[in-house]
Amino acid sequence: MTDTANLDTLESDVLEQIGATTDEAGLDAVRVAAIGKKGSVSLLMRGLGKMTPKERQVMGPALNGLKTRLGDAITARKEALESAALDAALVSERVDVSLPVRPTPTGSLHPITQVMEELAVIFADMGFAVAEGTDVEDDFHNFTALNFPEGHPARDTQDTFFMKPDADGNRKVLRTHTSPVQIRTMMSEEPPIRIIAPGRVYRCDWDQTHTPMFHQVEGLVIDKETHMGHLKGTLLDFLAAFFETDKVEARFRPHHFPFTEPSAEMDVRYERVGQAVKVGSGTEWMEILGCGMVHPNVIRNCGLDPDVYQGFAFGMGVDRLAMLKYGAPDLRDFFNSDKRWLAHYGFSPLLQANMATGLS
Ligand code: 2U9
Repeated sequence: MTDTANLDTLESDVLEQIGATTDEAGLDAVRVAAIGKKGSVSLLMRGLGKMTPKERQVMGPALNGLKTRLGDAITARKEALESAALDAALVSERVDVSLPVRPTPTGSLHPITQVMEELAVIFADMGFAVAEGTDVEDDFHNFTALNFPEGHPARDTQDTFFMKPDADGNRKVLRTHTSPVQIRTMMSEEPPIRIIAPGRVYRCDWDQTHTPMFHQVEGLVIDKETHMGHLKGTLLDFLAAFFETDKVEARFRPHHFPFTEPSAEMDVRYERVGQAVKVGSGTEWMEILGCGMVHPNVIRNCGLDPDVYQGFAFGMGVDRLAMLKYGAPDLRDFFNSDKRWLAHYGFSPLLQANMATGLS
């Protein structure tokens, strides 16, 4: 073809085809057929070599111009199709902002975590700091420093989990109480000491109210001239805050622990109302915690003079407190990781944050 008139016809045909396309695939087919490698315009360009120089002088620029104009028209059509597709999508895919949001699954705090936090907040208000330690302890910090005599039943493998002996034959233990934390604090810090030690503890036990791992919060105060009145006042204030009542009534029953003298267990007055437990009224007594004045041997074992420093200590099972306050009947359910149980007995982390910061 050496006639530019035919090129005009070809141009208007292709432009018409471009204008008639309704999607990108159709437009691309027109592009390939016109200016693709084997397209009609490209084939004509290949013929330039066989033309006379005069013909080439006319047809060369004409074909180049045609190719450029068709390319531009294809680009313009592509943009128009894309913008039309976007407009259509904006109309058909409109977001209804008035629709209620789909609920997203949220986690909840385990009742033990909740009670641990409650205890930390209550004792922080009374000036207690939180101290922590490791789950694996040595015999000295778990037993000896706490005035456990050799041959005490707690030192037996029936009650305590022992680790494999080390090179010297010493066997570490999974701590049976958080008391080693207080021992380490007494050995490293100057009194006055006022701490609580929350954490996991381990004993060989397994039934409806005992699991081989459970949680304790223990407390320790060491100062000059500390006496039973301080112990009683602190624990009564704690009970009132924990059970959220001013009416709480407690009694102390004499007991024995190797690490305190005198020692006592503290009971609260309560009654059952259906499944729940109401503290402060009724005729029944329920054991809540153990306590006592720190034994002079323990104070001495930590390098302090018992004639100068005295103290009181207490310990409570967090899991039992959680069962009591929030009414879960079987302790073993606490550790089954059943999401339905957690959804029922768990606590909102947002409410928790409010409680811990005092904001509401
Ligand atoms: C030091 C000195 C004394 C911690 C205490 C108790 C009483 C107690 C039990 C409650 C239920 C453990 O979880 S439980 O089985 N604990 O009765 N604990 S006084 O006394 C200490 C601790 C550390 C240096």
